[in-house]
Amino acid sequence: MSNTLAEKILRDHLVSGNMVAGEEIAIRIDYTLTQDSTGTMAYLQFEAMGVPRVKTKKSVAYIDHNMLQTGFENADDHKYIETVAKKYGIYCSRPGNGICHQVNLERFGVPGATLLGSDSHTPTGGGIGMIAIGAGGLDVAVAMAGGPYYITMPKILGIELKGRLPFGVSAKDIILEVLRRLSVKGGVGRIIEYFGEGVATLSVPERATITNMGAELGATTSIFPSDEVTRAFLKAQGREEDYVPLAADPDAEYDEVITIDLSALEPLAAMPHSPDNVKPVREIGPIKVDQVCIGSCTNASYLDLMRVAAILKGKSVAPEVSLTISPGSKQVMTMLAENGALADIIDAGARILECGCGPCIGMGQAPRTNAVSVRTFNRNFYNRSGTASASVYLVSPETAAVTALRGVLTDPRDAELTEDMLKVEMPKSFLINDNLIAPPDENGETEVVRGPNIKPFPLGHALEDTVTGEVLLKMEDNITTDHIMPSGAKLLPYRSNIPYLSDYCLTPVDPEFPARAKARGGGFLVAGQNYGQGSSREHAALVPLYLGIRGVIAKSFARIHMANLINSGILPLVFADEADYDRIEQFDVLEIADAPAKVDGKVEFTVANKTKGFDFPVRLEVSARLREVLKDGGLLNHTKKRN
Ligand code: MIC
Ligand code: SF4
Repeated sequence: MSNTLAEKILRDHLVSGNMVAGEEIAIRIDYTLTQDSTGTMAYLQFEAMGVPRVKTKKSVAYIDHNMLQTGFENADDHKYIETVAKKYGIYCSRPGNGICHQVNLERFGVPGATLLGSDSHTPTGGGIGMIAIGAGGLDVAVAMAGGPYYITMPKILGIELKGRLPFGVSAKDIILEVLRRLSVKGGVGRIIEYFGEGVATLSVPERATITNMGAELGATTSIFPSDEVTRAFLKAQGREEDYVPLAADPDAEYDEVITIDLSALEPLAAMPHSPDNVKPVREIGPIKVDQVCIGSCTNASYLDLMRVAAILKGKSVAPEVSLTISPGSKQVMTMLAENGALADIIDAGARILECGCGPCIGMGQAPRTNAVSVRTFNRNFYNRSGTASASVYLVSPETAAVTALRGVLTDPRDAELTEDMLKVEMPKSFLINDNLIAPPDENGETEVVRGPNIKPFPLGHALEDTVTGEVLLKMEDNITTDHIMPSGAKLLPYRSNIPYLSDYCLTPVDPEFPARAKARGGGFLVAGQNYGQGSSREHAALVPLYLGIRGVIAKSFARIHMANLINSGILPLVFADEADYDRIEQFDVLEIADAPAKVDGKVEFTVANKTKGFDFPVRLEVSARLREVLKDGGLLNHTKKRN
């Protein structure tokens, strides 16, 4: 039987189920990663499971998001993560070492292995040939405790890459082209597997830029083959022994295939406020720019920043532009410092930030009112930058650098660049110094340190006979987790404090929502397509749970958020007939009678609209296992009950 690469790796890790698209399968997880803004909660949940030591091959806790220490809160969370990791057998990548996905590629990623991470961009690891999946913290905690990870077997979408990128066009433009074609929901229920002659022309970090933004397509994950390019990268990282050659069988059959001719691509940009709102840079034209930010897990590799340095060398950032650079890792930053590229960047007038997520998650550098901000990041959702009135454009590092010099959005082909400037050789050996990666202790005797900001997390309760309540908010399509639970410098310090966060839930949609939910003691949410796209943050489920939300009725859900709702014991219901969305209004009272019996076995059942006096059908498209989880009021309750 011939297989795609994704199928081969999944089969190697299959614990239960049939690998038929749409059916639930369980896979063994080799590696896990957490980052600090989801990690505190994940480790609190791991501790609640009472397992003395992680059972994975290796688990790594990264500290890269909540880097501003404007109060004790982030520093307390860092200390908690560092000590909890040490105690339970987990490596800790300390603040300053870099963005989890970049460091994972450099120091930990292994072709053919599985990685589960409490961050939606975990699929970056697909650039090195891993099946790397983003999930909520609780699912990662379960994997650390040795449990399998359950997914709905996706379809495999093959993307054939032909030809080679022309001058001035970069890997970012490939994934922006995929987003332009498929949209932010085009990857839902799919693994995206790249193949074809164009693959060999791309380095590992370039492949990782592409798999990284598969998250924006809603895909379960994305993957590239592991080939001689992968071997050279691992060798240069001193890890050649981790290399295995991996590819799809030559006659593998994909469920769907699309072809991209790399030589026909041009520089693209995603316009406000969605990563799929893509147009050619030349077509958007020379709009005036206030801020340029280069960095993030998408575009902060050595290769990216060497090209940026070559473009900036000997020039000056335009007078009205603020340019920030956040290197992806300590390895990248040190190498740029050693070879002089960092001096070129600083000399041009860039503001160097530390190695971390920084402005990508609104950890500082919020742009001015009505600003145009051009970024090499992966998300330009409304308000994510920290300034609601700002317009954020997503571009390649080359486009960002020439734009910073000109002060207007510029296609790199229209700037005075030469082929030589953009030609960066991959290093034969990277600079390796893992002194910011703390190993676990030998005997689990480390004392876990908890600060006063760490509050207990809410637990769901068993499904009641009648689930009833008002529609507390009716929302449009494509609501993101940045709407549901905003982040940024002001709120990220409270990721281990759900009561505090609850006052901000869904406020970008309706500032009155938290007060209303509290006054009514909970109820329902109604939404359009792709509800909960974006982040893996389970806070987008835990905070609604805290506010008493019992069910979300939507036209469709994003994968990770739907799993987080179920893990929290909140019913994720899909309109059987989308037209019913229009018949429901905010404040209507809804009721699900005999809820446990319905949830137990029925894919389709009715909800009564008590206010308007009609019943409408909804679908609960989950496995028998998840129905039990929902009846028990979430995964932790379910696990406790089972034990
Ligand atoms: C993001 O890019 O939105 C984040 C911040 O990395 C999130 C995780 C989080 O909310 O902490 C993600 O992508 O999962
Ligand atoms: Fe960090 Fe941004 Fe990447 Fe999320 S998308 S992991 S915030 S750099």
